Amino acid sequence: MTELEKKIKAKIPGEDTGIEIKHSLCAICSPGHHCGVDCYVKGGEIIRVEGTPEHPYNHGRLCTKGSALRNYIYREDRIRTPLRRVGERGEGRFEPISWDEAYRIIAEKLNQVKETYSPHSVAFFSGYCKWYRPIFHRFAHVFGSVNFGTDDSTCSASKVIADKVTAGCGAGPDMGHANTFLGWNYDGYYSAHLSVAGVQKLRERGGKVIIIDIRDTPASRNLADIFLKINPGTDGALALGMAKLIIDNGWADLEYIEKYTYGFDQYKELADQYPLDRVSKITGLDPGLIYEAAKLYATNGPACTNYSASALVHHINGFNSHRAILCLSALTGNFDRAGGNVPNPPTYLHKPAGFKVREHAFRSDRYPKDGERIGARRFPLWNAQFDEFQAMDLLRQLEEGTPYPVKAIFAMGMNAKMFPETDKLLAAMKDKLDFFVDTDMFMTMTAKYADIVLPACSSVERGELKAYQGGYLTFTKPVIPPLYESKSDVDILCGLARVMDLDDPYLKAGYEASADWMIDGCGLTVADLKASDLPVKVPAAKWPVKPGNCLENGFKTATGKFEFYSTAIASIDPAFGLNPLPDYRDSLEDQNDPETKEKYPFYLCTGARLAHAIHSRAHETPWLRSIRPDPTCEIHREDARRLGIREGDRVSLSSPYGEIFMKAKLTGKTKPGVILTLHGYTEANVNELIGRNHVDPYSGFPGFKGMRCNIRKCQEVEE
Ligand SMILES: Nc1nc2c(c(=O)[nH]1)N[C@H]1C(S)=C(S)[C@@H](COP(=O)(O)OP(=O)(O)OC[C@H]3O[C@@H](n4cnc5c(=O)[nH]c(N)nc54)[C@H](O)[C@@H]3O)O[C@H]1N2
Ligand SMILES: Nc1nc2c(c(=O)[nH]1)N[C@H]1C(S)=C(S)[C@@H](COP(=O)(O)OP(=O)(O)OC[C@H]3O[C@@H](n4cnc5c(=O)[nH]c(N)nc54)[C@H](O)[C@@H]3O)O[C@H]1N2
Ligand SMILES: [Mo]
Repeated sequence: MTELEKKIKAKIPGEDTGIEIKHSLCAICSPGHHCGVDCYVKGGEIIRVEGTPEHPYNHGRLCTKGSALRNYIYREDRIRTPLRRVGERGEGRFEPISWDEAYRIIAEKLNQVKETYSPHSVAFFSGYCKWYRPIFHRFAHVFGSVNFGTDDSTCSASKVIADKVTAGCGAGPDMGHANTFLGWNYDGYYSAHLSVAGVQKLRERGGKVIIIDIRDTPASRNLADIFLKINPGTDGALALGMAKLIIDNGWADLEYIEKYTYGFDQYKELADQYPLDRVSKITGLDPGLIYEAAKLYATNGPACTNYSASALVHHINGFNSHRAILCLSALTGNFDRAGGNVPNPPTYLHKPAGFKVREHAFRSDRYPKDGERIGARRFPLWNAQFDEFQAMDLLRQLEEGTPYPVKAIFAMGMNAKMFPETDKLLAAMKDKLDFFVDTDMFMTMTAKYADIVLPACSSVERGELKAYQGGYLTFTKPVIPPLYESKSDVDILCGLARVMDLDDPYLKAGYEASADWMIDGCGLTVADLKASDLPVKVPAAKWPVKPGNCLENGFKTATGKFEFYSTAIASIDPAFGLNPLPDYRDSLEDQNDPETKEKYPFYLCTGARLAHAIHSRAHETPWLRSIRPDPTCEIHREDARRLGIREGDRVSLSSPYGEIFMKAKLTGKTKPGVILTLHGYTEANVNELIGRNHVDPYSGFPGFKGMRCNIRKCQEVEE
């Protein structure tokens, strides 16, 4: 081998090797965690991916998923051209068509539904991807439909609304100034790996850490001074019990309560119903340990809390459990104080970066004059507080056609496996829709139901606007051109806006012009951003965000205070039975009849994160799949022994709604009686087991992490 060949084999960049490093970002996971990547490109192909050392967010670090980025981009199942369905819906038989033809058909069909029914009969839906949302959201409204919905119907929005109706806004942990970190549902090693460094630093300074989880995790093992291994779904009771201890022992910050809060007396009355022995029974926790945790949190301040985007609110009692936990921070005077939780309004696409852009105005200033969103009647609090339809009512509305029929869905990255009773949703889409478009990178099970499928490109094949904490903004440049005939989602939308001649100069002018409008006022233009390969510090940014704004200027609630008793919830029709106080209910309340209890004795928790998996998108990525080749469910060793289940045995997992088959993985990390499994597998989709009406009435969120199930070993030739 020559020296040059050796260098090429080692993928060393340089003029002689023809290998060039180009910067981009990895968008496999949440928008809050898009790491900067160095793509090593040779001859138009990405041959290696590393974290960008000088990137202000990840500083060169990359997780398992990001390390598989190249494998993800070059997946075999990438959609290559626009497609028109030629088989039955769901069958997956398509013929390639041109972009012009695809746009023409989409324009014609969407306009047909609009004229025959109403613009609201066209629902616009986005799966987990966020980057194109301002454009997509505006597109829906300019088209005339109020129905723009996303995976927010199951992710973080419940927490966002709970924060809003309690404190007027959300608030992040000010780890740098805290003495105690309350890691409620905190499993950073798996779900937000770059956040772990902050907790480690706090410990190095002598700070204390409490972790509350239903299973042993890297966080409970490596970080916790106190670990509360709680019964799933009982967090609300624990929070109220802690509140009672804090009040009874004189640890509450009475001055703060007096000055800045509303409804303390009612809250105290509620907390009084949760004495230690009762709470210990509900949560399965040692009373002494609960006492220690409450004392440490309340007396070793300032103390900050981690609020999870999903784990807690994926219970039918989750909305109020989150509020009960949030109330602890006001009770102890930690809300909006240094070292506590500091309001950090998102700058762009959920990411707080210390400056303002006009994202919200761009999304919503063309909101149609009239029209009732999907889910508006069933989830009035959601409807009053969030600017999307609640997609957990889509199945019902498709089936029943009330208050009006939904006849077309224009989707980007729609994954029906995200929804409870997936099979029913797909059947309803098959039977009831006149027209369905899906845009995705990959040929998914859901895309197979579409009449037109459009190929989207990945983050490294497009340019995108992105804000980062620390006051940064970037507009990435494509590292390689879009593969095959794929396009970026925003180019698809803006192209379609032109073909449909939508009445909107921004959409017609394209993504960069729209982005320029959104960032106007922050001191930089898209052209400025594109001149740099890395995120640029925004002149207008104020970072870190300073505490005290709510305390000085009032909370953004009706009373101007932190509301233990939520006036926004009180204003909802009492017929819905929503409690303005953060009360606790059993998370299996709707499944506790003796027959269901006997038939389905296990507690099913689905989708607790794992480092190498994310929803449906990692399971089909070969490098990531190789880490966990078979869909598995975790069962406690004692339960397994009792049921004669061994490691690797094929098991049936069932609920009143369905049955799936997986391999058993024996564990000692959970409590007996709990079954853990991931969601998103096509061949073992656990959302077939979750009932569509098993939802939190406040938010509409499904009880993904709290559902009854049964497990048994399969006989040889079953299925
Ligand atoms: N049982 C259970 N269900 C859950 C959860 C759980 O914990 N348990 N979690 C819920 C939560 S929190 C969330 S966020 C949702 C996740 O919601 P999903 O929408 O199910 O997430 P994904 O499967 O990651 O992504 C959806 C689709 O986007 C496609 N995609 C990827 N990149 C692009 C792109 O650039 N453009 C386009 N057009 N498409 C792209 C992917 O190929 C995939 O088909 O699932 C929810 N469902
Ligand atoms: N690797 C990876 N990272 C991800 C994702 C992913 O799929 N994979 N998804 C992203 C998305 S969309 C989201 S919404 C966030 C979610 O991020 P988080 O909200 O942090 O969600 P999880 O990691 O599922 O949950 C955190 C912990 O809560 C525990 N838990 C489950 N049920 C209960 C309960 O009833 N009580 C208590 N106290 N603990 C419980 C779980 O065991 C887990 O260890 O993560 C994001 N990051
Ligand atoms: Mo999520």
